[in-house]
Amino acid sequence: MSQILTIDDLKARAKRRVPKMFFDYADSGAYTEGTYQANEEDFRKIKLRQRVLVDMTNRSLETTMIGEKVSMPVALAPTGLTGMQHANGEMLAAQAAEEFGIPFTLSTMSICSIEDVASVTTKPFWFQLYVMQDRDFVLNLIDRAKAAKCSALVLTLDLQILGQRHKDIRNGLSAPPKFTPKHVWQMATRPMWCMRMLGTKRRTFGNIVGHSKSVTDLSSLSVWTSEQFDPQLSWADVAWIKERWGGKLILKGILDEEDARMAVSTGADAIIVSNHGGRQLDGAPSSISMLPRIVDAVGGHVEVHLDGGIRSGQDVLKALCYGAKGTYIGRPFLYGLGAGGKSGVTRALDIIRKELDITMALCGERDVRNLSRRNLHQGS
Ligand code: FMN
Repeated sequence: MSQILTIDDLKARAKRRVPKMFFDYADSGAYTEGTYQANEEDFRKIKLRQRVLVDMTNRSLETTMIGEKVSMPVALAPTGLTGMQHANGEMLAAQAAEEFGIPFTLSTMSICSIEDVASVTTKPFWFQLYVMQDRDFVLNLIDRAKAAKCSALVLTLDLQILGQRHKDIRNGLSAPPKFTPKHVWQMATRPMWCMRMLGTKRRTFGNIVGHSKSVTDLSSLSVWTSEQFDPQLSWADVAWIKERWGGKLILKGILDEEDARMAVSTGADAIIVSNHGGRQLDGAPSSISMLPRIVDAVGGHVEVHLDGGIRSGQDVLKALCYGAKGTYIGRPFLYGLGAGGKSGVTRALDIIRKELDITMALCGERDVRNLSRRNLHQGS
């Protein structure tokens, strides 16, 4: 890993190691991928204010997210099918996050189940919930997350209907999945990936199979999942989930000031400014471009987090300057996982931590909690 200096280096290695259909699944956005690209590009447009002759010793990246101590303000975002980037992917990523002292968020659509992840971690992780039409299943998921002592529920609001990603359709990753000789070839050319996959029993949606009455096999699973997202999800459902969960609640997928104000009125502990990594509404603005407006709109009444397009510690710092209390990375940790399993995830986190630390120092700051808009170059 000594030649791996950037998240892009991890991405290039993951591309060589993960079968194309699954690498593309991570590295894709909706329709033209314009929002996916804007998430990254808009970070590059923001300029930082360089300061000199400021004491840069004794720096600290420690802070809190929803009251939980974190070694740096970066969490692992919930990502579906993570266990297809690398066998046991969710368990390995959760362990890497725990060792690093940052939150791991398990997706409803994970390969490893809530119980799998709980069995290999000692600290509480966060659970991301999709509200499915089958409300008994949703309640069962909430109960399982409570039993596993998850310390926060991340409720995703921006997937009432599934956005279209052309690459997934071309690769046959739609419902029902179409397996062709091309897929067999794609997997055969990644022998290490195949060997690891054959060595684990965890190859399907662990939170769903065996837990929903309607899912008995792979084919019923794919039809069930594609039909289950609830197009009628409402703010009343958010209140219902909040009451049934009873613990810390984070609302994910806020990209509009009015929605942000509605989110405040639910009493949630945090909101995540997010466009689902550009995988849902193509044409939506980047997350970072909306962050300052949303921070202003909620006026400190809720903790604001951000995800989408973070590829470096500089990006994390820019989000903090605009008022985010914490950030999340999706693809960067998936690339790490595909490139090198648990140590690849750790490498991604090491890269971001070092970049954040050096950049903060060169901005003349010693404590990540002190970053603010005054650290941005005027005009950013
Ligand atoms: N968000 C969810 O709330 N639930 C999911 O199951 C989920 N699956 C995802 C799968 C992949 C492959 C990716 C890349 C993203 C997924 N997301 C999901 C969105 C991420 O949580 C996050 O919003 C996004 O990845 C942030 O952008 P970034 O990848 O540029 O860091």
